[in-house]
Amino acid sequence: NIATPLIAAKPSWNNSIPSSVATNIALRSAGSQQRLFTNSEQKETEDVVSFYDDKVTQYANQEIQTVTLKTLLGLGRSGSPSHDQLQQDTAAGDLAINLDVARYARKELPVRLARLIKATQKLPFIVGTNPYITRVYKLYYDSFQSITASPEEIRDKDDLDRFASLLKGLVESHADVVPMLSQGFLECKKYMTKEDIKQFLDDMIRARIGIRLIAEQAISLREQRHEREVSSVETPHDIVGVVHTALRPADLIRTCASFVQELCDVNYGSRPEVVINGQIDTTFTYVPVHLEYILCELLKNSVRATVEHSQRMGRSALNPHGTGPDSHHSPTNRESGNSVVIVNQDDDQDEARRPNEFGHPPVEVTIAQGEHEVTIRIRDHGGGISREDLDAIFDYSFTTVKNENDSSSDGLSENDSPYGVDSIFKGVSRLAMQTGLGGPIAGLGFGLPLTRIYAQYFGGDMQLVSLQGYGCDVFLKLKQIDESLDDLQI
Ligand code: ADP
Ligand code: K
Ligand code: MG
Repeated sequence: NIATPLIAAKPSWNNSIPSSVATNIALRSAGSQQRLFTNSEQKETEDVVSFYDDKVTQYANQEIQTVTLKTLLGLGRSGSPSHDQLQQDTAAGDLAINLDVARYARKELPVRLARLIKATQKLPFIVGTNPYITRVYKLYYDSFQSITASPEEIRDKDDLDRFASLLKGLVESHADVVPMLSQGFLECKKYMTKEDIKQFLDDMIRARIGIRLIAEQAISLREQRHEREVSSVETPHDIVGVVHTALRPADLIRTCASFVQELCDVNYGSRPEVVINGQIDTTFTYVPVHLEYILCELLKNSVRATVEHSQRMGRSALNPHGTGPDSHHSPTNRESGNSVVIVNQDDDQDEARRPNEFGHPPVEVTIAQGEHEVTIRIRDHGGGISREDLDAIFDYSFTTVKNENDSSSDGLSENDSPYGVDSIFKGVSRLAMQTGLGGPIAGLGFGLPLTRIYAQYFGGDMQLVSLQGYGCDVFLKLKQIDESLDDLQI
């Protein structure tokens, strides 16, 4: 009875209702059949709706205008008569680039958002009534409306400020889209094939990465320009919007490792060490937020596997004060208390591989700088992955975190909400891990599929090799993106 539509029986689930109304219907349709609107409200609703829906259709029918990374970096401004002058005058150059990117964003983002809205409308009706999916739909709908309602012309700094702050609000409001989608499709897995879900999410997430890159580039170019104008301090020129031309993976790995170790502590009461070695002085051109996301997800997987494997093997000393098996051992190259260690090539590598005071072997992150690519290998001794699971780990929502109260196949069950109150009582269950302090360490099941999409986005790749019973190696290959600025279409 959940499927009984409250709106006209159209093939697509909410072709002609505004998002806020759709949310209401979808949220309430699960258990109740009551009428939600009076006739006059209904009429008003329909008018508003068809206006916006026509607009969405009109935008969605336009072609996507891809942009090269070079253009987004403002390096493609040749041919303009003032080009030379721009080169000399940094302030004018900054402004011109910022204007270019913002104008492109103002024109292009509604088209891309409209296409996402249309794609979501084409999902089976019952999937569209899922509260998570409805929320995502509403976010895209509202974003589409606020951008198309903003002034079309972007002429000066004031316009840029206004537009950048609009975009900033939108980007922030979209922060939880992927967990929401993941949860939504998990609850709908009996209404769509695995392949269809994967295809939809892959497309959606790829589109989303493009949208975010364009929006964030417009925002951060504006911020960097603004900073240069108001402060006499020179901001580094190796950061152009969201791209860093001298990114040091070792530094980023260290930051991510500390963050993930803290999460690990919160969830398990202990943490493995993270050892960074290989060509630690490597620098390259990349989008730091992408790499940060990838590294955090992969490190979360590795520390979780390590700690749980230790527990299974009975070698974990759950004692934060270090009375575990190796507590008396004080390695020469490590400062005590420091749990992210950078190891130089001439340091003792074996020394760095010893288990820490909790009995956990370290997670080892190795950096290699090739001619055209940077490879990062993340190696853990967390027991690897069983043969049955190996085929599924790249599926969205697949996780080995146990949900003690798994009723997800029932569709719209309130108990499924990762934000539900009852999760507090479940100990280290799937839900507790999701709601745990500092964000989820695992349990949503989209770390691996998403990480691979990010890695492949600029022509890189990611592979996981499981040595069952022993551990995993993940190979992350990232292209030097500055070699293909002209080819990379966003
Ligand atoms: P999640 O971490 O939320 O479970 P992921 O997509 O990141 O989702 O991973 C899916 C599953 O793959 C995990 O639940 C785990 O069983 C397995 N996995 C991933 N990385 C590792 C690893 N390094 N060692 C062992 N198992 C892993
Ligand atoms: K997964
Ligand atoms: Mg994960």
